[in-house]
Amino acid sequence: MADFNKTAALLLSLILTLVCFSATVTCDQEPLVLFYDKPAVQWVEALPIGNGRLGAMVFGRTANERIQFNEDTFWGGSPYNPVNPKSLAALPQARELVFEGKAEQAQKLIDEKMMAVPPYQAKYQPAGLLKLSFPGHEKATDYRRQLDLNTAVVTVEYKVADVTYKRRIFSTPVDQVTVMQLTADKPGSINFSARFDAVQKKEDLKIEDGCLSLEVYGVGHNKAIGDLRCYSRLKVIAENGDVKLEDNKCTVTGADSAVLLLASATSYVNYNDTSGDPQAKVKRQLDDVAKKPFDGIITDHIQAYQQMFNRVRLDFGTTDAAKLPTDQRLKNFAQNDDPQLAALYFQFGRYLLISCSRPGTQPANLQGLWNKSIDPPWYSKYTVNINTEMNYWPAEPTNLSECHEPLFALIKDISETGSKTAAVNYGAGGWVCHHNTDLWRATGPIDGAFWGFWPTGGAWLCQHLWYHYEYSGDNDFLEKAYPVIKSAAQFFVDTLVEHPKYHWLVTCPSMSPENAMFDRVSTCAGPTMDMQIIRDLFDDCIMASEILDTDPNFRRILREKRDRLAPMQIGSAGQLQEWLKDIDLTVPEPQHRHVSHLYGLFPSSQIRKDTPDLFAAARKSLELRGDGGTGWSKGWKINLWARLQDGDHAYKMLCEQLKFTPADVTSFSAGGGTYPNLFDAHPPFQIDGNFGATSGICEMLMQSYSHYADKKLAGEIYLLPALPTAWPSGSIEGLRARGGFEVDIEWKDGNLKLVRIKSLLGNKLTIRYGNIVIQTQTEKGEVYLYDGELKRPEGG
Ligand code: FUC
Repeated sequence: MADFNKTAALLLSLILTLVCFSATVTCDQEPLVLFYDKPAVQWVEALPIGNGRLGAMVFGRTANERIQFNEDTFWGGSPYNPVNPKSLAALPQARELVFEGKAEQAQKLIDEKMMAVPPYQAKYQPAGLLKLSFPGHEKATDYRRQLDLNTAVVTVEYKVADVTYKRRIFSTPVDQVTVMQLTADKPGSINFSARFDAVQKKEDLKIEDGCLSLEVYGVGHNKAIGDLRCYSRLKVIAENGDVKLEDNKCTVTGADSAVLLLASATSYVNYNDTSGDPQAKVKRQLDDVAKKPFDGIITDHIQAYQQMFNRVRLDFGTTDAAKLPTDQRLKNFAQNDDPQLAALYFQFGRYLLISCSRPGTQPANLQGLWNKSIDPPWYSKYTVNINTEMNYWPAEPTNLSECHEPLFALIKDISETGSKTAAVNYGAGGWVCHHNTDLWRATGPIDGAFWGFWPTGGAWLCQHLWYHYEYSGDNDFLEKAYPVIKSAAQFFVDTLVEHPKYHWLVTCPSMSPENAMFDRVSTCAGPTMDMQIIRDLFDDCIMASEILDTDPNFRRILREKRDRLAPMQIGSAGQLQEWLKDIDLTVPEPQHRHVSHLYGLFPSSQIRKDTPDLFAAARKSLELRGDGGTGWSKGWKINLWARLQDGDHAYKMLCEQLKFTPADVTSFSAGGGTYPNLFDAHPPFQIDGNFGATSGICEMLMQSYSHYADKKLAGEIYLLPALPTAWPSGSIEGLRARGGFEVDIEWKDGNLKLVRIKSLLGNKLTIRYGNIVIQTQTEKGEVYLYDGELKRPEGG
């Protein structure tokens, strides 16, 4: 210990230097493209584009191009609040049954009396299809299609006879349209026709104002038509040549080039109001953008995108493997040395977040923004017992804080709707959300008691409000978020009950998400995850109220209750118990995909190296769970192994995540992986695994925590906590850390070479690398550079 302190002190005096802001870690940017030598046949081979609100999947077919598109407020159903007035009367009996050990009867009672009315939610809908037909393009050569992550533009290029054709397509957040430009290297070669199609009924195809238009209605449960309509228009502008609009088709002949402008909007205003005028919106958007030259549209788009995307650069080095088409690289990943694919996949996650979640849009749902079906898997909702949260794990650390905003807006909405559910269903104050929500911000328990009767979804989401504060130190934000956090805490102040046997405070009834304790029964009291989430929620609320200097009495109540919550327990196999009782080894699915009780290790920080018993127990639980699971389950496990500081196991999980999943595999039982277009395969496609793995790669390279003292946050940064042997040298620039820091790291031969940390808030900082600890008080705006002989100590 003495030696260690001496080393740390020496390092501190030798290497802590204040440098000017221009000092940078050098990092060569590798080409960040997904590319293919064939058009997409299936949807999960097509390439996604999006501007947060509008999304599209580009197939890149030569003769019959297909653009399937979405608008993020287009859902089935209508405003509703599915409270259940019968629930409250059944609550005492349900609790009693659980406490008497009659979980099966409790679950049955909940199914009969306590579920939401109706017990399902709305479905996210596809907006339409744009079909382009290019006569004579069946036999193309020199084909290539690509998605360039540096520009957020998809390009399709090929030759027919001696003409080279090129398409560029993107969804721009600046002009709020999807744009396609068609060019050829010989004048007069652009000949095509365009028409709309939809999976819904198609009577609503028209020609209006010199545009093609399409109107579709959202479909709900049992095919019921909902309130929302989605209206789309296509405007075609050709250079020279002829443009003809007839039979709901636009035909262009002999043009030098053409620009297609696609706009969509719905009648959604907010979760209570569907009186919007999509026609007027779409007309205005198209009128405005049609005045702009194509070069201006694409330049503005790229600039807006790069302003966010370029904040983080990652380099693991490149091998010849990077020369192959992306689907080939994916197939080879586990056997081949292809570190750049991991970097590409990381940046693809950031690309997807920028493309499906921007300020003012809806948050990323189960499929982000991209959905082709009126009946998508799990309705493409917001599943909040892991999936929605996972979508946002990379938002703060990978420097895309504003992408987090749509989630904050959703949390505010469900704090309103959820207060009705709390009052009517539980007779409680505050607000509650169970395991799903939708566009209408429904918060009741759905799908059946086994999956849905879990009252801690809203409390988990509230963590994200606190995370944003930890990274930004934004007191104005905290002031607005505090009432939402406080009200979430209030619900548990009102509903936690004392367990008659253990005398701890517990949730009841609840469950450990979707995991059966025995034969299709999940209903229980005080599962470990609930206790961890509520502990975090109460702590956040206590800290926030201190920072904002408010509510001392409520703070006292929270402290008392927090100290009486059921603690984390270590079971007979040395594992972290998932339930109050030590039953982990006897449950029907000991390797269940949900690893709920490990929430305490990640995303929470209740289990750390300095809680060694729990740390070892969490490791044991993860070992018992195994390395299988769905896409998101594998994504979560990358983060968990990184938190356990086992880089090679985290890397093994990344290989699991990147297991090639053929496009036609949609069965759950196939296990998680990655589709040819790099979309996460649950299977079927579900976007959470993409975001989970992006966060996981970040956690392998840097982890950060915050501590609170004297009304201020202090940051703690672990450098290269889980660097795998597969990435001996590399660099990352622009990560964000808790406590308000921006971090660049460079490493070589497995050892740290250079760290550059910019202090954004002037908070205290602890830096850890292996056994080395450096503590310092930073100054706001200053850059700290640590270099020299920073070697990982033996056993560190
Ligand atoms: C939960 C998970 C499933 C899936 C669905 C959306 O039910 O258990 O694996 O992710 O949500």
